Amino acid sequence: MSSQTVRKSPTGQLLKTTQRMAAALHTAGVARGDRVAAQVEKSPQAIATYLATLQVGGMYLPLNTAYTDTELQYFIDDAEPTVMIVDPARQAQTEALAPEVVLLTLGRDGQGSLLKSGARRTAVEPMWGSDEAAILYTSGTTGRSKGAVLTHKNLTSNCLALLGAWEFTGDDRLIHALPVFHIHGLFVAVNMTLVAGATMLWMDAFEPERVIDHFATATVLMGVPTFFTRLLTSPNLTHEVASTMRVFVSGSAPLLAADHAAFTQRTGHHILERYGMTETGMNTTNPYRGQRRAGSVGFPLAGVEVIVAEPESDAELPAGEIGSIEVRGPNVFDRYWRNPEKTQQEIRDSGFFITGDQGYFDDGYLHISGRAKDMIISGGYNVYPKEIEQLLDEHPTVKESAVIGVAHADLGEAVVAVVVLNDGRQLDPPALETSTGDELARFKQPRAYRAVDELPRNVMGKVQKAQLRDQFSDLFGA
Ligand code: MCA
Ligand code: AMP
Repeated sequence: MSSQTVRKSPTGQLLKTTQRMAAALHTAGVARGDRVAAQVEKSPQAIATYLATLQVGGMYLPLNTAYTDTELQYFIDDAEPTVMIVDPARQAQTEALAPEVVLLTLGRDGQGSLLKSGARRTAVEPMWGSDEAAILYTSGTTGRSKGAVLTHKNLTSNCLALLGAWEFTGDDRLIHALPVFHIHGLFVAVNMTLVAGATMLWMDAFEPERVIDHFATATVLMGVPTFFTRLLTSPNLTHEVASTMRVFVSGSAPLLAADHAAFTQRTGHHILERYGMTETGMNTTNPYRGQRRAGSVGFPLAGVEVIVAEPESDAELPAGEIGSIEVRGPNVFDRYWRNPEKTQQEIRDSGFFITGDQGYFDDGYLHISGRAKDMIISGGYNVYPKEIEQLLDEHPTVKESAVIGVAHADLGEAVVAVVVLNDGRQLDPPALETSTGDELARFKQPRAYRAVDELPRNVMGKVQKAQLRDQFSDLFGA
């Protein structure tokens, strides 16, 4: 899947490509506030689909290339895009899913209908900070995905705060090996590079040895913890190869303190860990200058307020006490798409957004100690157990199920399904896999299945997932 090319993206060419796409989107009828959904392979042209959408005043909706048709159908029905951009190979099947939507195609090398016409549109739709720029879906704890509506102010304020915090400039050369359908690869990595006028060393996928080869000409790597875990397995990761790098940034999932220490020992660099969310972009970061503490996600970014509060109210707790992490600032999203109830539940009247993460402050540094939301982070991708449990529970052999995240050396957490079988039934993992295969993206599918006689429950009848996580903690020997 990964190509061997590393490209520097010349701005003039990117601008022309964006203007050609903007012409195609305009012709397709995209107007202010319309959604443009893109499920395209990683390529420099994929970045132009985002920029062209903003140019014509649309809302960009990037979609994971791993999503199945069932998953896509939900996003199409919920977001009602005016235009959908897909790989030419997926044209026919997407047409069947979205007959009302104008379908345009874009392949990895720029082929397809989106760039077919040479016409360019130079007009830029004027937008205010409060205008909508994007919708990114975050799977919901009830199994139903919610679209977080992000404004232009959300994107610009976060980008500027990060440029300052990490002293990122036009001289930087970023190794870009992340997918471009999430905040991390798109709004952190790409926005920062474009706004600073920096350079990207573009990789279609993460390959540890090629990333190490690029250290010689790069200055920054941004990655999820799995990147660092995998880099550490290479004998080629040394002080010498990393000596010209400026900073290594990790986020999207907790970085193991042991990996932080091992990376320092192997390269002399202290990984800079930061904390973000789809609804907020980046919230906190360890300092660029100053002590980067392993196990901590650092200080609030400029302009961002972060408190640790009592879950029942937004009463702030003293340092050291664990509570609900809440965030207020120009980075906090506008609302959940067509879901005012959820918006009201998660954004307090005071403007603080309840992240669903739990943590505490120590010496001004924020530590994330757990999650109130039932969510697994596997290799930096979020997986919501409810979505998988609902499918497993429909299987004739299964009475009920609980899906948990179990420590995994490579992925951080791996998805495990614990099932109670119907009387007289045997555990049959391949059959369960087949039944969920058409519905769930591969990264959400359980890496292991275990049968138990009954699920542990508290007096309220709630399944005690912590107990199951303990019971299966050494399933992957991590
Ligand atoms: C791929 N597979 C996975 C994952 N990725 N399974 C579980 N968890 C995963 N994360 C499966 C594939 O379906 C395939 O299954 C097999 O593993 C190998 O696939 P391959 O494509 O070779 O995977 P890989 O290249 O090894 O990918 C691992 C990866 C990738 C590099 C860690 O998952 C990745 O790029 N993750 C980053 C995600 C990210 O950007 N997160 C940011 C979102 P099979 O062989 O069975 O078919 S969070 C965010 O934006 C917030 C705001 C933030 O704070 O940043
Ligand atoms: P997303 O749905 O992709 O926005 O995922 C955001 C979630 O990822 C946060 O709410 C955290 O639970 C988690 N996360 C992001 N960065 C970190 C980090 N550095 N350490 C621990 N958890 C993190």
